[in-house]
Amino acid sequence: MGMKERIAEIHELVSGELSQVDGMQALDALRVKILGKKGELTALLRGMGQLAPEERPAAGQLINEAREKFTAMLDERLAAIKARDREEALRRETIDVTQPAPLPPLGSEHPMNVTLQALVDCFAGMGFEVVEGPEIELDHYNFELLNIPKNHPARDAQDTFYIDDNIVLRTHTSPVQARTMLTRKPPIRIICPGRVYRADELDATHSPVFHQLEGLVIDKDVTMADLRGTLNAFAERLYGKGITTRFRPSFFPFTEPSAEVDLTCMACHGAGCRVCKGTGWIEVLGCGMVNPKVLDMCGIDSSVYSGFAFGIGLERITMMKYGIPDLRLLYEGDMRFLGQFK
Ligand code: 2NM
Repeated sequence: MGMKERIAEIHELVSGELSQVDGMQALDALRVKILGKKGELTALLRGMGQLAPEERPAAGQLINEAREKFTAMLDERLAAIKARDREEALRRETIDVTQPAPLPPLGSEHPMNVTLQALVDCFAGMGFEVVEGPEIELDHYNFELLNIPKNHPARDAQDTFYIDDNIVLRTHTSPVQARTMLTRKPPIRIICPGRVYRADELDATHSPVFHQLEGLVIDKDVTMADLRGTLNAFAERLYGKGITTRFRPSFFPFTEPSAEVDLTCMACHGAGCRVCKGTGWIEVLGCGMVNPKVLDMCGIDSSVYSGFAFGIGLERITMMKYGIPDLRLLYEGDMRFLGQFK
């Protein structure tokens, strides 16, 4: 077979295979098969040794022309494949900038805040105003003005975090109420929610930091009936019709008389169940008529004015409401716990 025929054959081969080639890899393989060290055209070049010397220049020229031709054919196909791949990539990687971004995960209100907000709404509806004060408090406001003198058992170093002889972490929010009595004139109708501190070991029902909401009403002719009516309204508004209060005599230095208050058990509506240990009642708060000594120490004339006060622990009623078995769950910020209050 002559050189021309052989080159024509290889041309046929290149054309035929080029039409099948569908990507860069296949194209590279074809380039090697034709133009590579062991390629078809390279073999032709090697075979030139068998030609007569006078035939060699013409044959060499034919082979070089063929090499240029095939290179051009391969390059043309390469450009087409590259262009097609780029088109495809552009189409695939297109970003629709008008698409809305994925929403960040939605949080939920902490159960303690749900309780706090419900209480604030309830008392705000009865005309109470929210007042806050410092968590680091003078002994004078936390104890003295509330009729808890030095050496009173309630001040035991066991219970109180002392910063120094005169400064404590407040053990209740009553000092906020003492401060309010000192700086305002009656009528006073306030609630004081906030963090309070006691030197307790952390366990399922105790924490060295917890939350209280205390209320105070001072005016002329405020009586125990006003206290009872206010707390009954609170019980019904928060827990529903048929929930009422039971007052049991108690003692606090800052109130006289004092009472501990039970609410009808919300689980059994008073019938008696596991939640209320069969009594039908659940202890929820302490209260009383503000001790005249406290009124006078706080600059309010106890011969003209009287008042009532109450204090509610927020953790306990939150745990009751949701059936939370361990206080610590309220402080740990575990998303698996918090996600259940959405
Ligand atoms: C309670 C129980 C009874 C109370 C008293 C006062 C103040 F400042 F007016 F004297 N604030 N809060 C009080 C009374 C708090 O918590 C169980």
